[in-house]
Amino acid sequence: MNKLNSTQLIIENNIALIKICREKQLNALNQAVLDELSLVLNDVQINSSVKAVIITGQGEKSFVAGADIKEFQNFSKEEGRLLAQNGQHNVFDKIENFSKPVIAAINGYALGGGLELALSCHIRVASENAKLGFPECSLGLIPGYGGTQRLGQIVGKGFAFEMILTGKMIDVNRAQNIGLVNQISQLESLIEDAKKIAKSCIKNSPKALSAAIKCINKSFYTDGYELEIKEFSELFENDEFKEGVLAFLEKRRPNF
Ligand code: DAK
Repeated sequence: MNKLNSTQLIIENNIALIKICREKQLNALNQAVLDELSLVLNDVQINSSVKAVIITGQGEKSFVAGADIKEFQNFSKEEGRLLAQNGQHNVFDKIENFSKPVIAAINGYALGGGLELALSCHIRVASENAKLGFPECSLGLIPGYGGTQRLGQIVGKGFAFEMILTGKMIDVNRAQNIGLVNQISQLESLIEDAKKIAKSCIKNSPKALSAAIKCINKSFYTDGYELEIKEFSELFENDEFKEGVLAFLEKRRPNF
């Protein structure tokens, strides 16, 4: 595999730890991170010594604070559509359909695209300082990497409406109460706790794990993902999107 710049991969005791490494930008997902994640996932998928995967963010503040707002502000409708489609296919769907268990170790903010990344994992463990939310509507957008579909599948329609329509962040206790995270850990023991869950999974038959993942996913497949890509890309040509992003960059409230 090529040299990694924005991610890190450590394989130990049959567990692959993938870390997103843009700590100064709170690990915001830019194209380079998404491209590397896709390559690392391919590598880990065919590596027979790997039996489970953990995804986390660098540092103590953030898992992933969303897609990189500075990068996506100038995308056109067509770029938005293509990026949503490619991103869903190359990273988010790939994780959801991975044949080995994938655990998100949420070490702080999981916002927007970051929460979508966590939602595409099979199991979520979050540190006590974690904050989770979908601020997209405040930017004139909707979640574009499957969040409108997966959130409701995990927490139910009522909480999904609340989180996406208000855009408010929630803390880990609320996240656990609504089923958004499976377990809360102290920040210092987050990765160890994620590894314990991984170990519990990988003592089981790899073929059975792969079949279980396939079957559970099958029961939740909808064609809403295509609708999300369409609606998401249309919002890119909207004045409200331009105002939402400008307001973020100017550190003020948007005026819709
Ligand atoms: N993008 C780019 N830079 C970000 C960022 C982001 N999402 N989040 C944080 N940063 C940067 C900040 O700009 C700041 O950079 P400097 O000013 O130091 O250069 C640095 O990280 C530290 O952040 P703060 O100074 O803001 O730190 P605070 O502790 O004060 O606040 C915060 C932490 C997480 C509350 C705040 O940073 C924040 O609100 N961040 C933005 C959260 C957000 O709105 N995320 C985006 C959600 S929308 C797409 C598909 C999907 C999406 C987009 C496109 N396509 C298919 C094209 C998804 C969209 C989203 O995720």
